[in-house]
Amino acid sequence: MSDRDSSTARQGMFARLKAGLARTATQLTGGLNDVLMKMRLDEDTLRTLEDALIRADLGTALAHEVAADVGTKRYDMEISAHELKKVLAESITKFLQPSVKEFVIDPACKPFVVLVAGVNGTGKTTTIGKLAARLAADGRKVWMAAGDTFRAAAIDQLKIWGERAHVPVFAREPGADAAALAFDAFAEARAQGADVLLIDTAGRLHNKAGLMAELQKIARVLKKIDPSAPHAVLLVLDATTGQNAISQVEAFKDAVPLTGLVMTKLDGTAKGGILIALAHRFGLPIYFVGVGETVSDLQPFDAKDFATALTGADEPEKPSIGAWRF
Ligand SMILES: Nc1nc2c(ncn2[C@@H]2O[C@H](COP(=O)(O)OP(=O)(O)OP(=O)(O)O)[C@@H](O)[C@H]2O)c(=O)[nH]1
Ligand SMILES: [Mg+2]
Repeated sequence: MSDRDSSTARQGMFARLKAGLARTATQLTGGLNDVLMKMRLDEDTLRTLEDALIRADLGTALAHEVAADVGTKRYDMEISAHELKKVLAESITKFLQPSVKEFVIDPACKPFVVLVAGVNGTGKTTTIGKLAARLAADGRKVWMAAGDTFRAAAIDQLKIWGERAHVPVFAREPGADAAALAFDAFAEARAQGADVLLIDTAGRLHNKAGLMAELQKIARVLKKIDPSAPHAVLLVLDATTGQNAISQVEAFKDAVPLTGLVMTKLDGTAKGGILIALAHRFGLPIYFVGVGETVSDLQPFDAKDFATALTGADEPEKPSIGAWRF
C-alpha cells in the first residue's frame, strides 16, 4: 500500500469511528454548550464539564478526575471552544493509556488460540466473524470453532461468517459438549497448520455459574494440548449497557484470566464514555472497538483517535461569537 493509500485508509477509518461515536460526542459537547459560551475555565465551567462527562457515562469519580485534570491546564484563563476540546481530548487520551495495547498474534503459537467470552447479545459471534475476515485478509490461516452449542442459530450464524470470509468453521450439532468441541477444534486446526483459532462461546446458559463453569472447562481442556492455551481470552462488552459493563468484567475476570476487551455497539449509544471508565478501572487492553455492523466497523482501538472523535477536537475552529460583533 502506498503512503497515500494508507493515509486515505486511515482517514476512512477515522470517519467511520467518528460517525460511530456521534451520539456520545453529541451528548458530551451538547452538554458543554454553557461552557463553550463562557470561554473562561473556572470552577463553574469545570462543574459543567464534569456533568457532561457523567452524562456520557464516565462515572462520577472519573468524571471529576478528568475535569480536574483539564482544570490544571488552563485554569482561569480565556479558552476557545476549540482549545477546550483539544485539552479535553488530551486528558481523555491520557486516561485511556493503560488500555492501549496492540492485539498481537504470536507466530510461535500454532495456532494462536483466542477464546471469546461475554454475556448474551454483546456481539461475540459477530466480533469473531469480523476478526476472522480481518485476519484472513492479512493472509493468516484462520479457523473458527462454534463453541456456542447451546443455540442452533449461533452455529449457523458463525457458518455464514465463515462462508463470507472463506474461513473454515469447526462445528457440531446443537447440544454437543462445548469443551470437547473446543478440544477437537484445536487438535484439527493444529493438524491443518492454522495460524489462529477463534473460539465462540455461549452467552446464555441455564445460569451464570453454569456459564462460568463452562468457560473454565473450555480453558482447561485446551491446556491438555498446549499448556499455554488459550493464548488470548477476550471479553466482549456491549457499550449500550453502560456502567453494567463494569460488573461484567468483574464477574468474568474472576472466572477466567482475561487478556483483553472488545467494546461493541459504540454506534448505538450516547454512553460511549464507559470505555474510558473501563480503561481507568481495570487497565486491561482494549483491543478492538465496534462502531457498526460491517467488517470494517471493527477497528483496532486507538486512544488518540477515540478521544479526538469523541470531543470533536479535529473540527476546525469556528469564528467566536465576539468576532461577529460590530
Ligand atoms: N450497531 C452495531 N451492532 C453490532 C455491533 N457488534 C455486534 N452488533 C450486533 O449485535 C447483535 C448481537 O450480536 P452477536 O454477535 O449475535 O452477539 P453474541 O454475543 O454472539 O450473542 P449470543 O450468541 O446470543 O450470546 C447482532 O445483531 C450484531 O449485528 C456493533 O459494533 N455495532
Ligand atoms: Mg453468539
